[in-house]
Amino acid sequence: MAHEPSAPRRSTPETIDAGDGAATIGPMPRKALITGITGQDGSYLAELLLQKGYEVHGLIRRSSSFTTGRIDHLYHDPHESGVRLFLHYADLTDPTSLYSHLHSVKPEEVYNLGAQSHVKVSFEVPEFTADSVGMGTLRLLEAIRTADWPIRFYQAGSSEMYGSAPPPQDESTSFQPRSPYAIAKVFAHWMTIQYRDAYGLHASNGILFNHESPRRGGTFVTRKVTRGIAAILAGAEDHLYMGNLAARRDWGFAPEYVEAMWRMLQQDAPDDYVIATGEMHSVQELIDVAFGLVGLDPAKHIRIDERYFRPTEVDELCGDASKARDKLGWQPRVTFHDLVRLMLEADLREAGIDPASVMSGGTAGAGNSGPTGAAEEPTTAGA
Ligand code: NAP
Ligand code: F7E
Repeated sequence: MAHEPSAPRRSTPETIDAGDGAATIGPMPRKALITGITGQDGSYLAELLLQKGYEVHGLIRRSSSFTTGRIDHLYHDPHESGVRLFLHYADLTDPTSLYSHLHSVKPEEVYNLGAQSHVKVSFEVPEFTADSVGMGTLRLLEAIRTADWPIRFYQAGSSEMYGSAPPPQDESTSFQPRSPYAIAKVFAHWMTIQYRDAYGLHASNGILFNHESPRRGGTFVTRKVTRGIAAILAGAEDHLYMGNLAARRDWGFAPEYVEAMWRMLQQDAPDDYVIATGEMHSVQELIDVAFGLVGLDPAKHIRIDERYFRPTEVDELCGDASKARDKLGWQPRVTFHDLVRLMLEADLREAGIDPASVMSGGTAGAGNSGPTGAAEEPTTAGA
C-alpha cells in the first residue's frame, strides 16, 4: 500500500502495512497480535514487545479522525528496512475481521486489550459494551480455537469484576460486578477459563487493578484531575467538576502492568493473576495530593456534579498481588505519590508550563511518557 506523504507521523494501515523487514533479516521474530493497540495499555505493550524483538501486529478501528496518537512514535516508514509494527483494520464486533487477520498474521501470542473500557459510559452504551468486551473476547477465542499453530492468549480482566466484594481482593475472591462493563468482563474471564479447560488453550486472565500514566484517557479520574490542574494553572479553567470523591482505588503505573501481561504468557502453564499495588487511596486523597503539589487549594476549585456519579458504584478496590510476585516475579515500583507527580508534570508540560516553576519538592522526571492522545475537556466530558 502507498505511503501517505501528507501524514508521515500517522501510523495508519496504509502507511505501515507494507513492510516485512524483520521477518526477512536473521531469525524470524516472534509475532504478537494486539487488540486495543491504540489505547493506553496497547501502546505501552507494543513498545515493550518491539523492544523485546517481536513483530507486532495491532488491530485498529476505522475512525473519522486519527486514533493512533499513542503509537505514532513507534511508526517507521514501511520502505525502511526492519519495520516490525503493522496495523490492520478490524473490530471486536466483527468476527470475520478477527478470524482473517489472525489467520494471515499467524501470531504466537494474542493480547486482547480492546474494549469499551469506561465504566460510567458502559451504563449509557451497555449493549455495545457487552458486545465488544464480552462477545468480542468470545469471537477472538473462537478464531484462536480454529488455528493449527500454538497461540498463547492474554485476556485483559479488571478489578471492576470484584465490584462489591470487600478488599483485599485476590484470585480466590468471588466476583460481584456492579456495571455493564464489569459484567461483560466477568463473561470474558470465564470464557477464557472455559477455552483453557475445554480446548487446552494457553489462555490467561490478568485481573488488573487501575493503572494510569500520562497516556491515560482524559475522562478517567486520575488524568481528569492532573489535566484539570494544568488547565487551571494555564488560566483556561477555574473549576473541575467531579463525582464521588469517597471511592477508593488501587492505582498503579501502566508500563509496569503491561510487563506483567507479557510475563503471564511466558509461563509454561496458563493461569489467572491479580496485578495491583496493594495500596488504596480515595479520589479525595488523589485530589489533595495533586493540588498540594502545585500549592492550590482544592476547596476553591473542585465542584461536585451529579452527572459524574454512577448508578451503582464500586466503593473499594485493593488488590493482593502475592501470586504474581511469587510466580511471575512481578512487583510494582512506582508509588501512588510518584504516579500523581509524573502525570501532573506531563500535563503541565503539555499545557506549556514548566513543572519546576510551579511544583513543590522537585520533579519526578516522567521519563518516556510519549504522546497522550487525550481529547476531552475535563470539565465538559460526560464521564
Ligand atoms: P483504553 O485506553 O480505553 O483503550 C481501549 C482500546 O480498545 C482502544 O485501542 C480502543 O480503540 C479499542 N477498542 C474499543 N472498542 C473496540 C472494538 N469494538 N473493537 C476493537 N477495538 C476496540 O483502555 P486501556 O486503559 O488501555 O485498557 C486496556 C484493556 O485493559 C481494556 O480491555 C480495559 O478494559 C482493561 N483494563 C484496564 C484497566 C486500567 O486501569 N487501565 C484495568 C483493568 C482492565 P480506539 O482507540 O479506536 O477507541
Ligand atoms: O474512576 C470516581 C469513580 O473512571 C475511578 C477503567 O480503566 O479502572 C478503570 O475504571 C473512581 C470511580 O476508573 C469522577 O466514581 C469521581 O469510583 O478513573 P475511573 P474506574 O471506573 O475505576 C478499571 C480497573 C477498569 O477496568 C476500567 O476499564 O473515581 N470518580 N469523580 C470519577 N471518575 C471519573 N471518571 N470522573 C469523575 O469525575
